[in-house]
Amino acid sequence: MQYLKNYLKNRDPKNQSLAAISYLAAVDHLHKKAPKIAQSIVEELKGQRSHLKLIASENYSSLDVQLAMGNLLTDKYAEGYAGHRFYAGCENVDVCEEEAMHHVKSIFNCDHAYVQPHSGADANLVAFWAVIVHKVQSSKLASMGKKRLEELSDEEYETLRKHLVDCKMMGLSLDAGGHLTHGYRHNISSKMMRSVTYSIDPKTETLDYQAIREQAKKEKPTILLAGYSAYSRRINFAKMREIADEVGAVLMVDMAHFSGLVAGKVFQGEEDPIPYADIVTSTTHKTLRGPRGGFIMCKQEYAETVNKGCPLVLGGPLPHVIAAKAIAFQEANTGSFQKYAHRIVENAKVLAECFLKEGLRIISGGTDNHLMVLDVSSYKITGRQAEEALLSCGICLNRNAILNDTNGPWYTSGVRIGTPALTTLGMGVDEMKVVAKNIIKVLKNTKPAWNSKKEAPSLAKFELDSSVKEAVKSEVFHLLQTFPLYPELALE
Ligand code: DSN
Repeated sequence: MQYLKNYLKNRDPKNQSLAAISYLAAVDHLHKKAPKIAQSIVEELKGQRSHLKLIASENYSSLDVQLAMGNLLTDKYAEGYAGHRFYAGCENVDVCEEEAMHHVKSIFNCDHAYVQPHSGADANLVAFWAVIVHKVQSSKLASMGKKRLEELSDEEYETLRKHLVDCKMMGLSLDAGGHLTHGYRHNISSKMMRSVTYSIDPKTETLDYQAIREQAKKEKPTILLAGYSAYSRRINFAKMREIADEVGAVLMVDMAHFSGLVAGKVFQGEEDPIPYADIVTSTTHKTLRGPRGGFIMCKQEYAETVNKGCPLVLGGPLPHVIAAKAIAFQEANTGSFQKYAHRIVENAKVLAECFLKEGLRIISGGTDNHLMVLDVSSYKITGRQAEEALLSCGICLNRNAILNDTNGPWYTSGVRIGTPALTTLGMGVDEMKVVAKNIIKVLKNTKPAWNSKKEAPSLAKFELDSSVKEAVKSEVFHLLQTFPLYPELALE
């Protein structure tokens, strides 16, 4: 590999990018020691350049974000939190963590920020326990809750533990668009405490606040959890707050999917969770466009427990990722990010309008955010067949279960589509029309293949005419050429 040498030779020095030089130098250097790894990085870049990324939870982080992760900060243990560490020599990690927290507070105007979680799932675990511990501290077990854990007798500790697992959470069900960590049976969230789920109204396929209120009154959850992974509408957090207050629950919001839309001031007023929720969790890599990771914002009364996320859940912070988070938060704290966030939603709306014009069914009838879920059952194919047929044409999205899905969560009847990544590439309304036209073309022409025994239509295999495939691939190729990923990064 000699990507850097070629880059320096072929590019006018005025058009050379320091980020590209660093990136190519790293790949060339790694290739000498671990060719498979270097090749995988290059192949991933080529792969991401060869399809339209419509996975609603993915994005393209900046090269700056990526470069901030590749350095010796990874070698440092930094248990504790900024200014309060269990290891010596954490001053530089403190600077990174404080910088990241500073940007989070400035963007979201929150009381307290904790930027260590490695993922949204970790952030949720830390948040659940912070809420429960706080509840114990203000309950009849208060005297116990106030003691340091080491001071409790074994019997007291067991009483406390039983009390914790007896708490209840109430979140949106998976098939209505909720997340696995919101009480799904296969996730630890439904095992560490009792969990019940609310759903969407089967007719409107949107949240019915009155129904949630009634269910909450009956269930009396400790945590009322708002947030989603596959719901295409906005949430009114003022209404969720009212419900939480009526039943004495803590309002927790998981804004993993839409934190970029909050940062970008698309969701404001009652659609901004921070003023209403007690505790808010998020990932950093979806609409927010940072490195893979999570963070938490909370009211001051939860801060002490949240700051103990390590060792509660995390073995130790990842200082190199925290550095990259700081870069991403800095990027999100700008006017240009706000414009980007607005364009994500505008693009999603245009895509949805195109689908609706063609008679496709979108769950809830449209979108107000960055994503939508299409019901593909009218084409007599499964979500899996749609996903694979589209991928074979260079369009990458993921299958998604819909409410009461007769095909189950593996094959599904839906596909989820999101616009954050294509918007990062600079695509706009005109390009969305081309994308929609091609998705529709593929869906209309995809047929189930026969299963291996040739007895029944397969739920996974599909048939798609090669002329359709080639025509779509050619339009996809043209779009990707016009809106290249990392144009400054030439692989020659
Ligand atoms: N896996 C993410 C998504 O696709 O929505 C959520 O964690």
